[in-house]
Amino acid sequence: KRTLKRLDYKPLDFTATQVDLQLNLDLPVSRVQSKIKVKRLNTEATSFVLDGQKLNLLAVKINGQDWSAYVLEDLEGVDGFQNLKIDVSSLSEPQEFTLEIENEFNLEENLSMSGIYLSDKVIVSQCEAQGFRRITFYFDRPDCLAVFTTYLETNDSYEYLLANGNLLESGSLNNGRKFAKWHDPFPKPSYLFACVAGNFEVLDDYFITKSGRKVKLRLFAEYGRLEQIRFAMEAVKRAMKWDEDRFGLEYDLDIFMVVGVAYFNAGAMENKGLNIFNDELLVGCKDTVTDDSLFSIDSVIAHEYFHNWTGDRVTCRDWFQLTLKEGLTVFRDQEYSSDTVNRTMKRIDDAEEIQAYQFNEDKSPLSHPIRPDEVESQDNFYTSTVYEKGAEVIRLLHTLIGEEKFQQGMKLYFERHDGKAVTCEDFVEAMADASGYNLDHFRLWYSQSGTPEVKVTSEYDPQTKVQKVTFVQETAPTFDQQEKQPLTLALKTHFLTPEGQTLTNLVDLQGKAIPELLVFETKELVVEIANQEQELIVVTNLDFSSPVRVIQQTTSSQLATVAAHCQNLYGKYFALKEYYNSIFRLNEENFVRNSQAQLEVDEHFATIYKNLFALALEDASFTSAVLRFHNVSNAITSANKAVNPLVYAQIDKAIKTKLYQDYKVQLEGIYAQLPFRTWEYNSLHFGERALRDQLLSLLTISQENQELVEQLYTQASCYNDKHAVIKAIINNDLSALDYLVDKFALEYQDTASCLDELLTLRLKNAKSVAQVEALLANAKQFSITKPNSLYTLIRGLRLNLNLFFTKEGIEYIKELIIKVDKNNPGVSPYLCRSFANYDLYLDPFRQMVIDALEDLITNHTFSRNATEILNKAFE
Ligand code: DPP
Ligand code: ZN
Repeated sequence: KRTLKRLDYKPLDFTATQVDLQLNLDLPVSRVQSKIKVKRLNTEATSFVLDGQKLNLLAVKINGQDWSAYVLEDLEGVDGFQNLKIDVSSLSEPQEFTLEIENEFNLEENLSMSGIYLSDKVIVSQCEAQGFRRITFYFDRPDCLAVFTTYLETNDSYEYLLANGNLLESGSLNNGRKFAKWHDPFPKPSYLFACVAGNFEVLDDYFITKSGRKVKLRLFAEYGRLEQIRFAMEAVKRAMKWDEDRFGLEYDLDIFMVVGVAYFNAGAMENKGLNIFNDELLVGCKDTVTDDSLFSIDSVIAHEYFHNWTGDRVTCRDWFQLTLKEGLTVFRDQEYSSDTVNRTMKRIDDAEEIQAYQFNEDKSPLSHPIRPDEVESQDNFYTSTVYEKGAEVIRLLHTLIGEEKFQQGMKLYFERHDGKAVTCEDFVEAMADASGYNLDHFRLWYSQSGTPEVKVTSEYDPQTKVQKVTFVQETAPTFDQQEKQPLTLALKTHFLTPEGQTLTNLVDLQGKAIPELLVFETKELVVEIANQEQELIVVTNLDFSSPVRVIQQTTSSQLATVAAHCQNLYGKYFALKEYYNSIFRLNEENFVRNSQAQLEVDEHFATIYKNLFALALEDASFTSAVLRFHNVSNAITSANKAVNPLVYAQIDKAIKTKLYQDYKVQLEGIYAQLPFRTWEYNSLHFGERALRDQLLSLLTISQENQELVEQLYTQASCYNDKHAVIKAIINNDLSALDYLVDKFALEYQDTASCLDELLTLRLKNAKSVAQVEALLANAKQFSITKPNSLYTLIRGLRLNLNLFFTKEGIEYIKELIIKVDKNNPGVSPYLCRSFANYDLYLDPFRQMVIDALEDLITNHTFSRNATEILNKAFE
């Protein structure tokens, strides 16, 4: 075990200020010459260590002279980490000197998608968090900021040679080779270094910044995809404009480039001036991807672009501070999407996401604060807690101090820290200083893990006409941390009469107005509402104003009232969801005894769904989102207790079948009225298409209405509708319509993301491992070394509860982890994580997962990344 601790941070003794990198990118082996201006920061120090990984060192020079006072140490383990310790005690002027390193690395054998590697025929880099050490020996940590000049040389089969910054020169050499030289004037850490050599389809455009500078924009994608990167280009321009308008932040180089590649572990990477994307998040238009994917393309383009300031100009001092850039940048991309598409629906989606993933991470052995204290491998910091909960903490801060003060805080943050590598503490301090708000207690959000539970209770006294509402917060001990304290909370709260009227102007016993936003940092908050003729319904944490779980005894009748009348859509949505979850609790026992049991519902079922469908055409986005949470994974993750996943799947199916049977005519009516509009990227159109998709699945659940499916394939004006067709066919087993699935496969045979979506659906419904293997063998886009293929596979298997929880299913996933980890420890932890949530399940399901973990740990060796996840999960 090699535990890294946040508090062990030590500043560098020596740092790099300037790097001249010469990369001869050749296959199988590439050669690197790196000339580093080194500066001594600690006058006592006489040596320093550079990081490497799987490198072949050829020469070390200092101030132009061969240097032999070094030790190259191969650290043990499958990962191939190396330390190069250089002794400069004999140097007469050690305060500043030039260090030259020459080394090679095997480009062709690098299947890790980290460092410089091959994506099909494209040579591409990925350095966050620690990929640069796979290129050359360096101070591979984010607090070493240097100005990079990058010279790339390749054979002349590569049309484009790209790196960070502005292009200085490029051309052909006389020996069938070519070169390009790039210079990035902004000091940056090595994780933001990037280079690309390849042949692409290119889309050019420009953007005029608010100060009038013309910035060249260039998008690069696979040949034949020109039409499919126009959407992303619009997103780039929208994001640039938005960041100027809302945050006053302007782009700073002459050119901004985005490159999409097929083999990429993560979604995308914010390298200075040269963002590199998993092409699934760059390439797509209405004819090739779903609306959801377009929405993701838009927000990820924005996210990476926004990093230019929150990440690149001001970066992290060490990786424990990752949320400094990620939490903040996710918050910024959420705001961008909210401002440009639909604020309420975005809030609902984000709240759903955090409740489904992050809350479970908090409950699992992988729990950690948004700013973790310990880690074995820095690659494992890229979690829902650091990103999504981190963004919620920033949002809470924003809610507390307001937009104006928040923007003043951002300004001060940049004034103080531009060009530096800083900590979360520095950020909060800038916010506190600029706003004048005391954030001392707020800071606990950075160090405390776990999801606070807020219990809401209410007592009404008809004599005094006073309603006493008590909010008690408590965070249960987590795997990583026993002691918990109350946190700063802001709960947006509405009070509704039993008839559903939202009351404003409520006062307490002193006659003081009760604010909509209840802010407290104590364990308990008591609100006493005076002068009430009847007891009010409390609806709290509206808009997910704090990342907490609300525990409240709400009756079905109250949920029905909120669902029908709450003026806040978020409140409505979660009342409906709570009601849906309550149906599972009501039916669990019956279905355990008899999987064909008759579904029981209470008397509010009819009203709730009748009202919902009555408004369907008025707010299609909302209705489709409500129908979307009707799925078993959602029911399992929001049950807040261990469940039998297979029983849950049966109940989910029974609920949908009942909805269909009871509301058949109404649903068919809505479906028929949904218009086919000329495609546009806006919330109204999204909502209508999403509703059509949801309804089609519901209308065909009992094998009826198959003609609607055929009709839709013919009428479809975009991919979203076609995807709805294959989804209904495969999920509802409409085998008479299989010919449409074949048609789809043929139509999209050249688009891997479409074939992957088809594969996911098929995997989700596969009956055996043999069938899974046959599906993979026939999927021509599938490759075991391609991250997107692996994500598709694991997504499909995770959704396939009936197969996942069989002996052969679990065995199959185990084998997969072992195989994948050997090549690509960037992807294997993701597979391992599906084993960490066993507490969601009752035995024997829980035990099956634990046994699998035990076998993996005891009988196999893994990369640092995977080992950490598996060990923690098993602890
Ligand atoms: N830094 C990337 C992002 O989240 C992840 N590799 O944007
Ligand atoms: Zn990011």
